[in-house]
Amino acid sequence: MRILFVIPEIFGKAESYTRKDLAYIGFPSLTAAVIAALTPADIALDVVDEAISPFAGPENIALCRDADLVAISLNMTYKAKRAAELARQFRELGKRVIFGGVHVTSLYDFHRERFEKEIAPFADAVVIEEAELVWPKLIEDFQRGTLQKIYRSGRPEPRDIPAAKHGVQDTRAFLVKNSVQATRGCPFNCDFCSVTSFNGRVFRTRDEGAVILEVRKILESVERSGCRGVEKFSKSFVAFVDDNIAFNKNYFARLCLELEKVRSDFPAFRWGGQTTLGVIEKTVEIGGRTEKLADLMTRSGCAAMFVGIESVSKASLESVGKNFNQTERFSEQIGKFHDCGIMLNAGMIVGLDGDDESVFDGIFEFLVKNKVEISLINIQIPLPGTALYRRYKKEGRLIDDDWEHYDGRRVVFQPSRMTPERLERGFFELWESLYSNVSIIERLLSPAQICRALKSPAKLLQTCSRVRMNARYGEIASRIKAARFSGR
Ligand code: B12
Ligand code: SF4
Repeated sequence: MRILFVIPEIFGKAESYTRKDLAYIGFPSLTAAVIAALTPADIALDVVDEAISPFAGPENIALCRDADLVAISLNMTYKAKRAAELARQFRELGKRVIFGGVHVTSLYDFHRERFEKEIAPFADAVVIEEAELVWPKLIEDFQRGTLQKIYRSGRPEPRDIPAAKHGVQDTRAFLVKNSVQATRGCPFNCDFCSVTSFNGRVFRTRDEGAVILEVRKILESVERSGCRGVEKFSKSFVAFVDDNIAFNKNYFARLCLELEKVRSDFPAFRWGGQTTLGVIEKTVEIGGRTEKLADLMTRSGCAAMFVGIESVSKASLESVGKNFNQTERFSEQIGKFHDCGIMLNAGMIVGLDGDDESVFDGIFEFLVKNKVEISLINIQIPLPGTALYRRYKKEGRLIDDDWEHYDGRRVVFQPSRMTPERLERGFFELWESLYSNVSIIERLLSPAQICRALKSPAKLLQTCSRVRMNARYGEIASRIKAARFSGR
């Protein structure tokens, strides 16, 4: 038996990212590699991630011809239409189609009428929640001809989450080539975030030993490939896809200590993850000593962190239940990350209920003043399944129900303190000015930063690559802004 696992993506629209943009901005999704690890060894699983290779290509069509079953991952809401379109085409070819992922689960659990209209007609079976506990049973049912319509898996215990089968997907196109997951869930439940409703409030941690083994295997394969220099550094970078990797500080400290050992065996190893700013100030009792998480992160090879800062306004943070972010401590916390040599990618949101037109200048000044290296700025998205969506629906503030527009670059709700047009224009102007040459120089090339960069070839290379990355983000912002506003 052969299964084709497809991750849809949207391209070809003036306002969307191009394949090159995504490869630059993103890192590979781990979904296919985890599903592959859950698939019995005698079953072949081919993967097509449209972020790398569009389905229209001849090899992919051939893969589809050979498949007995097609599985489509629908994690991101904005891909819903593309996923349905692909499913329709597969079914026309006589294939049976399975859906799974965050968006599918959100619709099934919270917006059943849309599930019935948008998913059910295209799916022979649907996996609700995480797949670990039901995927082998689904395959067995398919082989016996007893496929059911809905498989609800519940949340697996950490021991049931397998090591991902790296290598099922060709990730060479991505700037960051390796993803690993150590934990699932987040207890914070911020109003706009779908993690808590999908992965749960209980923070589940995989055995550190198993996670480390997975990382070591990736690095051993880099060693075997014989690559060197910049290529070796690039291939030895691991992105943790965890939504809040440091939530349990004791677990995180143990993980860092193990990663430090990995680094001493593989000096090119570096890693990045996603966390909250406050982590950098925490300490932990471990091995009879008090350790700063900042030191553990530095020693373990942490090179970059995505931090959900979201807003510099207390009122706005409060409006989405994220007041554990302490605005008055932001500058100091960012400075501490920088002192550890950790580059920040700040997640910022515009259009929160406390935001008026001053939000754009406020965020710009904050990011420049604190020399934040990269920022992923988004317009707030009321994602299905979240408290934010339910509140806006109740208040009659959802103005666009086309899921394709729920990508963070469009306004799909009525903002509270400005017009949708003002919000969208302000967002694009902020995005573009943040990546203008002046801003890049101010954030990355101050005299002190240049002096530091000149101290070693590695630091110089790092600075050059950050500047290149910013310039690329600038091109993306300008292109999409021009596309959005042409003809207006
Ligand atoms: C990797 C990733 C990306 C990569 C994607 C690369 C790619 N090729 O697809 C990049 C960085 C590009 C990206 C971008 C964005 N992302 Co993203 N991303 C992730 C991330 C961090 C990891 C995904 C992953 O590997 N998870 C680990 C695997 C094991 O878990 P899983 O995918 O949930 O899979 C399990 C189940 O869902 C289920 N399952 C999933 N699919 C299927 C399919 C079948 C058939 C079956 C049976 C089961 C099944 O089984 C798996 C095992 O249990 C997730 C967060 C997360 N922790 O999941 C966000 C996440 C998917 N992203 C999200 C969002 C919102 C975005 C952006 C829109 C953010 C933005 N505003 O810019 C952008 C979109 C970019 C664009 N084109 O416009 C949201 C989606 C929520 C939603 N409802 O839309 C998530 C969930 C994060 C969050 N909670 O906010 N992202
Ligand atoms: S935004 Fe971050 S901190 Fe808040 S619930 Fe989501 S993952 Fe947790």
